[in-house]
Amino acid sequence: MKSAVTISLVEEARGGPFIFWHDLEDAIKTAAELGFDAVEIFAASPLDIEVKQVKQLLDDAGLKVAAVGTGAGWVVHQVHLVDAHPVTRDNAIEFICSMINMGAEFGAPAIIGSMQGRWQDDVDKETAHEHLREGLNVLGRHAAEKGVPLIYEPLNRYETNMCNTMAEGVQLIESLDTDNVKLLADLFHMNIEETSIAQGIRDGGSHIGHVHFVDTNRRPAGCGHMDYAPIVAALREIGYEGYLSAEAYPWPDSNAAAKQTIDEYRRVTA
Ligand code: LER
Ligand code: MN
Repeated sequence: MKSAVTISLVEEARGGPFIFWHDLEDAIKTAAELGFDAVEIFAASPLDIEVKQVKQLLDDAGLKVAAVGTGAGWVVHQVHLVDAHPVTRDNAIEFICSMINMGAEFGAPAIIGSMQGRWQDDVDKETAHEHLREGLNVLGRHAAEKGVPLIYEPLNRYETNMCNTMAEGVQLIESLDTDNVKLLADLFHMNIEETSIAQGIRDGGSHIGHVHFVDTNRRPAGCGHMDYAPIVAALREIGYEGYLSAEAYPWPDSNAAAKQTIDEYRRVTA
């Protein structure tokens, strides 16, 4: 497995669960000093990322990009994949495509978390799932053309009513026309929704393509009551070789959270 740490560049996401904030160059340097393998970037738009310049920074630091977030489509532009209006759904797809393209420049997949939206008002559950499948089919194929997977993230019930567990995520992605969509196992969401986090990991099995590494209270790993031993054992059992990416509050501050995370990552994967 490999380590990664999140960097948010999105003003509207202030207060959210990201370790580093706003200063990409500084965050990349600190992540490298601490020994992370990669960074996960949350940007408001692909235009916020100067690809050539960021590639140089990453090369100099010896870091990869683990993934890029797409949640700004919701947080900033208020669009998502299961909206009642086709034009809004198309805008959501277009925004995610632009993020897939940006991530692919770094060989990194894009994550669909909050962009999955929720069913409500004039969209019933079944219709919303049809919209989501349609969106994921288009986006999964687009990502395949760019040579990267697409990552779909089940979220806890307070953030979506689409898929909350790994088993629901598996059911969804196995119903798609593409096999290029992988699951994100976010330990914070799983702690709320799964009967057993380790069993949730086994449920996801070979579909799991990314992990958000965080504690029960969304503080950095080791600052809550998550029992990582059975989780890491389950990840090894399914042959997971991807990233454990720290998506947690910068508690008590960004640098301390990053240091805490890498120490705990080393301890639990030793
Ligand atoms: C949101 O709660 C989350 O976990 C993010 O990774 C998805 O946008
Ligand atoms: Mn997450």
